[in-house]
Amino acid sequence: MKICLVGPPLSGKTVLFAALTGMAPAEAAAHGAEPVAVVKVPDDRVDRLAEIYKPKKKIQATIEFSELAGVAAGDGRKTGFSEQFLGKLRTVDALLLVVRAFGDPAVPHPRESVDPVRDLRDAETEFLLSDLAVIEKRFDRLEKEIAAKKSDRDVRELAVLKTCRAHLEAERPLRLLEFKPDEELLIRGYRFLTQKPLIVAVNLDEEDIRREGEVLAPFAGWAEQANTAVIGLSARIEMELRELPNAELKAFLADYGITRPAREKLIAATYRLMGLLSFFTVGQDEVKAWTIRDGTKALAAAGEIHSDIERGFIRAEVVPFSEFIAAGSMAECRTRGTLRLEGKEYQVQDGDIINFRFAV
Ligand SMILES: Nc1nc2c(ncn2[C@@H]2O[C@H](COP(=O)(O)OP(=O)(O)OP(=O)(O)O)[C@@H](O)[C@H]2O)c(=O)[nH]1
Ligand SMILES: [Mg+2]
Repeated sequence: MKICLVGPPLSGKTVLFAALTGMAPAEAAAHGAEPVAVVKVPDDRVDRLAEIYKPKKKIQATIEFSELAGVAAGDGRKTGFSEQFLGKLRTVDALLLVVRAFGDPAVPHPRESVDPVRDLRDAETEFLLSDLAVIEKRFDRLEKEIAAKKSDRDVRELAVLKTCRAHLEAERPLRLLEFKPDEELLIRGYRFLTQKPLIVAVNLDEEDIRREGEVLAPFAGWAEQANTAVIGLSARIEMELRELPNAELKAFLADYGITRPAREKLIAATYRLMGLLSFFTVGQDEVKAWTIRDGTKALAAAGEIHSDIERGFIRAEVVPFSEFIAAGSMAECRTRGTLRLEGKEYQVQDGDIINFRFAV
């Protein structure tokens, strides 16, 4: 899964990127305009399973973070994106928009005032206009194609695009629309920016961390939106706590009244917005977390591991993580009857420990 940090200049993207990935800001900057890093998803359950199995390898789920500079929102241009920038942004799965709420006279704001809501609105407008431009371009061609040779698929695509266009023209991002699966298929290829889950990171002043609720109040309209999350954090504090030994971390967080590092909040929000869940495979060789979309059936989950397992699928032996921990061993799960046999159609649940039986 790929998440891209975007936002106006000097909003703290690189500092936050460094805090999220553990890469020093200087190192990140040395990657040029587009640093990329793969981050392990913290999950206590994987740690517990690894303690029990003592495997040779412990493999956590990962998320790829990148940073793209280039959204200079609201400087009067209609769309501020270069084609190259857009092309890259369209390939990611979710957008992490960093807006600046910290003052700091040492870092002059590129615009005259600090106004994170304005910056969010402007960035959103840019995304909206870019999606509209994509639709306009396709619209004319589709209409011509339909006039020349009417195909059912084209007619349906045109209808969905019309809905999208009306929605965008009303200044509503596409992530607020719910598409039917067949509609989703028709427009998936466009990779609309406003259809991607949006996580807004409001980069607060260190002093404002304790009054986060107040500073975030104007964002309520976004926080309530579908497929959208708003998270208050201080990129600078997050950076500092990366460097702390574990023993000091708790006291440091308590000092600022922070319950959880923003990194964890961001990753949890991403999973939630993307509708992702984890299942586990366990053994002496390897304990591994797999990430799938909510609603995935056992057969497709098997395919995530290997196409042979999907092809030769016989059965899935499934036990929920909590039941396994309560029982203490697979043998005890069998005795208790909590280890179930499931077929291809079983819908995998978050925390399932699965052993796939297969033959090829
Ligand atoms: N006070 C304060 N300063 C910050 C914070 N986050 C970033 N800064 C400072 O703001 C400046 C810009 O930070 P960057 O992370 O480079 O911002 P950016 O969004 O990556 O900037 P561009 O890549 O140039 O668009 C740096 O001098 C940071 O030290 C913060 O949370 N608090
Ligand atoms: Mg940067």
